[in-house]
Amino acid sequence: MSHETRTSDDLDQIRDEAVGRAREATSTDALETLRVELLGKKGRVTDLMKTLGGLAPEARKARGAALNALKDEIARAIEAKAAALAEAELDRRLEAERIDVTLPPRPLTEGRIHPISQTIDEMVAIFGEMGFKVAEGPDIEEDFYNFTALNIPPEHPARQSHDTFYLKGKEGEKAPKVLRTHTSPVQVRTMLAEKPPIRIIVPGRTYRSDHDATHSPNFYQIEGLVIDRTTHMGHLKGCLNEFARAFFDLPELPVRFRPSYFPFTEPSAEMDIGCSRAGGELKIGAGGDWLEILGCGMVHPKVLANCGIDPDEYQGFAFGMGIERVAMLKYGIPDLRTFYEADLRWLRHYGFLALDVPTLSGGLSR
Ligand code: 2NL
Repeated sequence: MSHETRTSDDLDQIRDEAVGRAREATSTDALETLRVELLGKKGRVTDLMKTLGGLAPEARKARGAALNALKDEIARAIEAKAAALAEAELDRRLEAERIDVTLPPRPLTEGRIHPISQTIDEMVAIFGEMGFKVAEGPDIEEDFYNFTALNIPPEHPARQSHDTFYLKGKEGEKAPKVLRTHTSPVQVRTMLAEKPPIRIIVPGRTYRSDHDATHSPNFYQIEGLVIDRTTHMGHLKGCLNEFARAFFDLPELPVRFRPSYFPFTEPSAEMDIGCSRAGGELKIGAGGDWLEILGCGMVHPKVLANCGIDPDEYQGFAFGMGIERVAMLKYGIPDLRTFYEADLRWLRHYGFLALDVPTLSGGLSR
């Protein structure tokens, strides 16, 4: 047996073994082990390459070519198997993660917008169109913002703990904090923080210690405030007239203003809308009866002064309205208490779809 032949036989054996093992491999890890074992820095083929230096030039040339061919063949076998394994893995995943795109979609449970949220959104849309911005503030208020700044005297019944929720103060605190009894403190804060002209509406949750069929300890209000140099009672009437007609979607809705009293406005008024009560059924916009929907007035000069606005330079109007009451009127909800019961059947009945966004052009009472 010649030297050449013996050497080739050697390499044939390595090749047969390596190619065989590559074909049998069941994982890329096994292929990598095989590659390192043969072609790695200390691999068998690499070791054989290192012996080339000791050969005569002719023998080295033949042996080198044979070793290179062996190296290439093993590398190709490993690559081919790696590609086959990757394809098999992809097939397996395609099969396992198969999606039936012909399945009908699962039914979505649609949420509903609570009538209070809907009513606030509608009011924001109406007053927004008139140039009002929405302002917000804390539910837990200081006595000054909720009462004192608003010209509500210390002996006023609204200040009694019978009507107002007071929070237990910390040691050394001057006046205990209150759960705001109206959203007016937000207007007070706005006047103190900003220069006129001011045109804001303030929707939000308010609290009173009151619980019966027509009163809830927490309820919702929206108040509005307009301050400028020449703002007058005509602006108040025009603005609230426009609001009532847009909100109830009745362009001819009769409206009247009756004198009233609030400590924070002078003069003060209450606004009524026309209705009929014929046959015990309330119908808005018809008949000779009247229904009160809000209180309003020109901001009291003392309140302006308390809020850092010079009453000789500026004047303005304000109004306040209970949200639940007008929501009940507009949407025919008979019982106040149901607003807070979180009864899903009630919400499905009286609630609104999220995509039914209130707009003036689309009509507010769809
Ligand atoms: C009602 C009556 C009203 C106001 C609220 C107000 C706020 C400031 C100054 C002056 Cl900061 N007035 N708010 C004025 C008149 C009436 O609410 O019946 N609310 C449910």
